[in-house]
Amino acid sequence: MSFNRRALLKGSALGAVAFAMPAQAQWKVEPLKQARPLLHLPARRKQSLDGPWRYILDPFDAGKRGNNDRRTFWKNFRPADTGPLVEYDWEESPIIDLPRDWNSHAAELMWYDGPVYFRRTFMADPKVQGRKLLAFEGINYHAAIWLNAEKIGEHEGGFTPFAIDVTDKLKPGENAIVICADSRHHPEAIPTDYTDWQNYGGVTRSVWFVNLPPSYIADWFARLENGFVVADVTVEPKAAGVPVKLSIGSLKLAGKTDEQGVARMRVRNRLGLWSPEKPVLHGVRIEAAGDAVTDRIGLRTIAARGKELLFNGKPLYLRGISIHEEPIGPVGTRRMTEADARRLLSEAKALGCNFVRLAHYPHSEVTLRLADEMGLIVWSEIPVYWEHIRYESAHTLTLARSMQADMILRDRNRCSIGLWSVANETPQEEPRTRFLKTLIEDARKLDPTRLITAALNKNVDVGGAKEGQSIFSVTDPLGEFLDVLAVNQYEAWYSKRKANELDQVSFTTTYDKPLMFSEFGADALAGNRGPKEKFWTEDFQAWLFEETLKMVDRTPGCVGLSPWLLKDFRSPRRWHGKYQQFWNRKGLISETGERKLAFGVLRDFYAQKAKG
Ligand code: GCB
Repeated sequence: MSFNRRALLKGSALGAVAFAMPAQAQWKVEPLKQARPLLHLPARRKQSLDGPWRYILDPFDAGKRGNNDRRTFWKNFRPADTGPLVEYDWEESPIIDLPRDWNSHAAELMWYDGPVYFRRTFMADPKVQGRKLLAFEGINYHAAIWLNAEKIGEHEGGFTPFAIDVTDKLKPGENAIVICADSRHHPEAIPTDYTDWQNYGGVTRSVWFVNLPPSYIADWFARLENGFVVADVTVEPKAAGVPVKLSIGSLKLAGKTDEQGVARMRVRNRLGLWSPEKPVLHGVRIEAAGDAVTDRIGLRTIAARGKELLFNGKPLYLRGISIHEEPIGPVGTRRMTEADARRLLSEAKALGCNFVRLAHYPHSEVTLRLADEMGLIVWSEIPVYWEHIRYESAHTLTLARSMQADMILRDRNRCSIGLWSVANETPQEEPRTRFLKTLIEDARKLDPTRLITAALNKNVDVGGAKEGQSIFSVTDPLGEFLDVLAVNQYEAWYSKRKANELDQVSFTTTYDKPLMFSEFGADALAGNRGPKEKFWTEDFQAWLFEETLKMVDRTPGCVGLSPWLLKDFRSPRRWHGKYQQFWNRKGLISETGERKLAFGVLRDFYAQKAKG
C-alpha cells in the first residue's frame, strides 16, 4: 500500500516541506517545517513520556479527512466539546506501552500498515524556567503531532530523532499530546514501500519532555585530528564572546564563541586511545552560558591508505557481522531496550567481531553507546535501499540529506562509528551517482573524521582464462567517491554456482581503495540438519560460509567482511511455508538465539584472523 501523497519541497536542502494532497483528498496540510532534532538527548534535563498511551486505529484515514468534528481524534476527549456523541472516545480506547511497534503489540496488527493515533497527558510545571520541547527518538514512518488539539509539527523518516519547541504552547498543569504515526511510504519516501525487512510501524523509540535553560549548549563535536583533541561547541541562542570550558579526562580546553555561536578549541592529546581491544572512554564536561552537560567519548583515528585500512595508524582487518535492529526473542519487534542491544552485541563479541554493520537504517542511540563501551567499530547507514528509490526526485534527495545529517549529528561523537554508508545495492545509473555524490559531500562536511562507503552489487563478471571461471570487477562509478568499497555478493545462494565451485570466483577492482565484503550468506532453519548440499539446512549454510571465507581470504586488498547476518529477522517477502514463515533465515543465530553451525565456522575464521 502506498501513501498516495506527493511531497513538494521548498527552500534549502534542510528546509521546509510542503505536502500536496491528491485531488480526491478531503483534507490539506498547510506547509510545515520538517521538525529537526534536539541533539545530545541523553545529556538533557528531561521527563520520560514512555509508558501507557491510548491508541485509535484508523485504517480508512477518517482522522485526516477531518470534515466532521467527531472524527478529529486529536480533539475529542471526554467531556466532549462536540455534543453528546463521542464516537472516537479516547477514554475507552485500548492501551499500548510505548515505545513499541504496533505489529508486535497485538496479533491482529501484525500486518497493519496505515495511520494510528496515540494520546497521553503530562504535567507541565509553570514554575520551571527556560525552553521546553517534546523530543521523539524515532517514529515510523510519518509523524504528525498535536498539543492540546493544536497541530505543532510533523516529521518524515522512521529512524531519526526530531523535537518540537512547545514553550509558548503549554498550559499550566495537564497537557494532552496526540501523535499520528503513519507507517505507509509514498513513492518518493526513503526507504520505499519495498524492503527486505518488516516495516514496523509506530512510536518505536522513546518520547521525552525536555527542559533547556534559556541559553544552552546545543551541540558539541570532539575528536582526534593529527595528534590534537579538537572540539567545537555550539551555544544557542547564537552570541559571540561566550566563554566555554571543556574537560575530557585530564585535558582542559577553554575558548569563546564566534559570531556563529561556536567555540573552536584544541589541545595536544595526552589521553589513551580507544580501540576494540581496549575501549577506553573519557568523561567529558562542558560548561557555557550557565548550562553544563556531560558525555563519555573515546579518541581514535581511522583512515584509508591505498588498499589499506588504518586504525590508530595501524592496519585493521574488520571482523564483522551485519545486524538488523531486532532483539533476540520469539516475537519480531523494533522495540529495543538497552538489555536487548547488549545481548545482540554480546553475540557479535562471542563471534570474535571487532566490527558490526548496523543495517539498513540508523539504529537507536542506545546501541551506538553500547558499541562505544563494548569495543565494536560500527558501520552506520541510511535506508537509501535498492533500485526503487526515486533518484531524480528533489523531495527524495532533500529527505536523504536531512536523514543523513540527523544521523551524523546524533552520532558523530560516538568513537565506535568508523564508516558512514550512503546506500545499499543501488543501480549504476547517472541520477543515482549524482544523488549519492551529494550525500557523500554532505557527510564529509559534517564529519571529516570517518570513512565513507556504500554496499555495491552488480559487479561485472569479466570472466577468467578457464571455462566456468568468474572474475567480478568492482567498477561501479560511485567507487570514485567512496573511501572503502563494499560488495554484497550471494554466490551459491542466489547464483547457480555450487558452494564447492567458489574456488573459481575472484574479485578485482580498478580502484586503489580498500575492499570489503559487506554481505554474503544463505538461509538455514535452526535445527534443520541434513546433507550439506541440501538448501535450508544448517549444514548447507556452514558449507557456504567455509567456501566463501576462502574466497574472501584470497581477495587482494580485502580489509574485512560483515556477512549477512547475526540473527534471523522478520521479512514479509520471505514466505517459504516450511523454512521461512516470514523470517529471513540468513542469521547465524535463530530469532530465539540458537546458534547455527555457521556461527562456529565464522568464529573459527575470526579466531585465526585475530592471531594475525
Ligand atoms: C541483500 C540485501 C539485504 C537482504 C539480503 C537477502 O542483498 O542488502 O537487505 O536481506 O540481500 O537476504 O537477500
